[in-house]
Amino acid sequence: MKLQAYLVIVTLILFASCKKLQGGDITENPIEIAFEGSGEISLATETEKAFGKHIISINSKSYILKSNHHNLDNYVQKKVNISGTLVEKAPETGGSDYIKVIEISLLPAAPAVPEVPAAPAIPAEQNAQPKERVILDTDVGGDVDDAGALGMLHALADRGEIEILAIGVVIGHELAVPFVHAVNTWYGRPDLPIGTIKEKAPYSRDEFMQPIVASYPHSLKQQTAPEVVKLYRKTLAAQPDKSVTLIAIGPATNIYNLLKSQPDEHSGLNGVELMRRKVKFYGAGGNGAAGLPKGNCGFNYYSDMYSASTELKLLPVEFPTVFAGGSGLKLEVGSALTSTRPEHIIRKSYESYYKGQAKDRFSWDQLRVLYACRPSARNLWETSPFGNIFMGLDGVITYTPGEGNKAYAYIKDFTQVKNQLNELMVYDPKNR
Ligand SMILES: [Ca+2]
Repeated sequence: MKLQAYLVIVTLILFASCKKLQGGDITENPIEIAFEGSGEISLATETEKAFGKHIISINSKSYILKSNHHNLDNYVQKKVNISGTLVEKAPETGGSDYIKVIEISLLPAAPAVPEVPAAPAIPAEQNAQPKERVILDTDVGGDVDDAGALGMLHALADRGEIEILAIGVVIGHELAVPFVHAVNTWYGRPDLPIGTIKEKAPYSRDEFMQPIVASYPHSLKQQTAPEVVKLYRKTLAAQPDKSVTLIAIGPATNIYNLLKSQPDEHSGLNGVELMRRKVKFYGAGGNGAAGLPKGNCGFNYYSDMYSASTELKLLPVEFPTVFAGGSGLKLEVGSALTSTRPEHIIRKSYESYYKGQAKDRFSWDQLRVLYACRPSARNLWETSPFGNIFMGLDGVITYTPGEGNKAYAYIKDFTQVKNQLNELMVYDPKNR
């Protein structure tokens, strides 16, 4: 991608040059710019031959080539990398750009058989499908799987599979909002709305955020971020009916507060009715201990059992609620981040969490994100029939088949799911 960056720079310089040269003297003093690029060399057409015998096509643009150092005939119909000087609007080519080639090298031909087997196919980009419109609610800071989930969210957005509407913080730590803003900024989305719980957060912890917040650009603070339920209400109200995918990867506190919210300037509906109207799918944050169909609830629900228990009672049945994180204890991811560039922000987060090399960690939150955001991947899970799920204040969570629109899902194809998590987590926005 060095080449792409280079071409962007060249383009910018050309743009600046053109601005400077407005006035008609463009062929008097041709601009010379260092140039590097790759493409296939072909012979010039009869018309072009007056100015040069060889042409190279780079990124859909053709350039005349000249060289005092190399016999370009040896490279016709071959893919090459060239470096030299781009001469802009030169008199000797009738005002066309051309490249003075200084170095030229053949690019290796594509091997007939790949040396490394192709990665298992990721389901095709969902461009033909409407994008999932996603709100993510996170307790980032406690465990590093939230960081992995945030990275995945941006990768899915860059692939065109989802649109990120808003991210909400449900943890009380003052670095959580700055961390999310640093991640959003690194992935090129500094303006994405971030809301935060302002009082009575279920807990506060930082196991990895401080070094990231200290060294990656961001501007939003806990104090300057909007209150999260207000942000959710505003965001939901602005969306088409039955269109929003809501994902909780932390305690249920924010979603409970949303459910019990009252009409405001954003919507005349209370929280239950607003969710009933706008939500299409809810990826719930419970079942981290893999207790379903009956057992202990897991950390998220345990951190605020009242909100969890009440959320389950209040959730409308018009949209499915699915607990897809339960296999997180059996599937660990994170070590694949060692293949990314050192400054990859999710790699840095895992390194910070492990105080050294990025290692594998349970994948609860990444599973919730993948299941919710990529409907085509849901067949990699075994999803229970829809029924009811409730929780007592003793932390025991129970599924009953029959009436209701809640289900739990455990992975049935670990290899495929792991591949998809890894691919999305190691994604680098530099390659978009
Ligand atoms: Ca979490």
